[in-house]
Amino acid sequence: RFCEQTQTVKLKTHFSLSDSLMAASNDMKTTFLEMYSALKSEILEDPAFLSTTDSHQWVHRMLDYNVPGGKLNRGLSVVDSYKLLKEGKDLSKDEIFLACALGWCIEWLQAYFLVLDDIMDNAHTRRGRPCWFRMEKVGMIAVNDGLLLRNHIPRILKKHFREKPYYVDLLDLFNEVEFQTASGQMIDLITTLEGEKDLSKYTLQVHRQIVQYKTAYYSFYLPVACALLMAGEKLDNHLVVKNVLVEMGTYFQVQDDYLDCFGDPKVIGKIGTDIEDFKCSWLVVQALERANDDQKNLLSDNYGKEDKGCVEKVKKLYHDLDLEGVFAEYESKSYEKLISSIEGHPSEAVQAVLKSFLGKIYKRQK
Ligand code: GPP
Ligand code: MG
Ligand code: MG
Ligand code: MG
Repeated sequence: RFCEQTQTVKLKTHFSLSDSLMAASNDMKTTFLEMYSALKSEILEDPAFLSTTDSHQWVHRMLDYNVPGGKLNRGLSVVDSYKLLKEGKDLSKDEIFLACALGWCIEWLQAYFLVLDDIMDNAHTRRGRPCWFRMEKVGMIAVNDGLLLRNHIPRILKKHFREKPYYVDLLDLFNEVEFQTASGQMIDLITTLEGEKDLSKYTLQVHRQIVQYKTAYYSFYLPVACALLMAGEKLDNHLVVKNVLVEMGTYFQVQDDYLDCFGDPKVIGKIGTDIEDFKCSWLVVQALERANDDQKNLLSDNYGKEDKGCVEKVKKLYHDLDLEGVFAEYESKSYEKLISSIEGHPSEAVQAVLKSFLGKIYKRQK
C-alpha cells in the first residue's frame, strides 16, 4: 500500500519541477497530508483494532481529531530541513517518504502531549474546537488515548526505519526528548501546586528551565535532529545547532505565554488559562520584575483564581506595566541574537535550516 502511495505523480516529479518556493511548500504540505492517511491505515490494520468495529472506529476518530489539525510546522520542518541539508539536490521518492514519516512521528508526539496537557491545564479549546477530553463520551478515556498516540510512534519507526543504520539513534532521540518534555511539564505543574501559591518563586531562571524542557527540545531540536540523522550525521557533532534551536524554542514558548493572554482566541484556536492556572508564565515573571508593592499585592490577591474579575485585574495590570511593549522589545532582541548566532555557523546549509525555522515563527500571531 505504501509503495502505491509513493508512486503518485506528485511524489515523482515534485522536486525537479518546482522552482517557486511557495509552490514547493504548498505541494509538500499536500504530500505530507497524504502520508498521514497512509500511516493511519497502517496503524488501523493492527490486529489490536480489527477484532471489534468499535475499537477500529474509536482509533480512527481519535487520530483524525488529534493528529492532523495543527499548523504542522514541526512535521513539515523535518522535510524542509532534510531538503536544505541536501543542498538543493533532488530528493528520491524514498527520502521524501521517510522524511514525511519522521515528520508525522513528531506530529503524533505533539498530539499525545496536547491531549494530556489539556487535561492537566484544565483547558477548554484547542485548534478552534473543544479539547479531546471535553468531547462527549471521551472524558478520561483521553488519558488512554494519549498513551495510544505515544505508542504509535515506535511502531511507525519500527516499520519504516528498522533496517536503517540510524535506527537506534532515532529511538534514543525520541525517548530522550520525551523524557525532557515530561520533566519540563512536571516543573510547570508542581510550581502551581495549591496551598503553596507563592509568587516569589517565579523568576526568569525558573521560567527558562520550564520552557526549555517542556517545549524547546521536542518542538525545535527534535525536527532538525531527525533530519540530521537521516542525512547520516551524528548528533554529538551538532551541539551548537542544538543550542541555537533550544534558544529558538525558548523564544517560541515566550510567544505562547504572551499569546495566552494577548492573542486572539479565534486566531490561536485556544482560550488562555495561564492566569487561572497560576502558571509560571513569562508575563507574570515580567510583571513581578516591574511591579511596585501595591501592584505585587494585587497580583498575589488575583493571580491563580478562576474568577473572571480576578483575571481581568491581572490583565489590566499587565497592560498598565506595558507588557505588550516589553514583549515587542524582547521579540526583536531575541531575533537579532538568534540571527547573529546562526550567521556564526560555518555551514551554509545549516544556516539555511535555522533561518527557515526562525522565519516561520518570528512575530507569529498563532
Ligand atoms: C506547552 O505548554 C507544553 C506542552 C504541550 C508539553 C506537554 C507535555 C506533556 C508531557 C504532556 P502549554 O500548556 O503552555 O501549551 P498550550 O498553551 O498549547 O496549552
Ligand atoms: Mg501546559
Ligand atoms: Mg496547556
Ligand atoms: Mg500556553
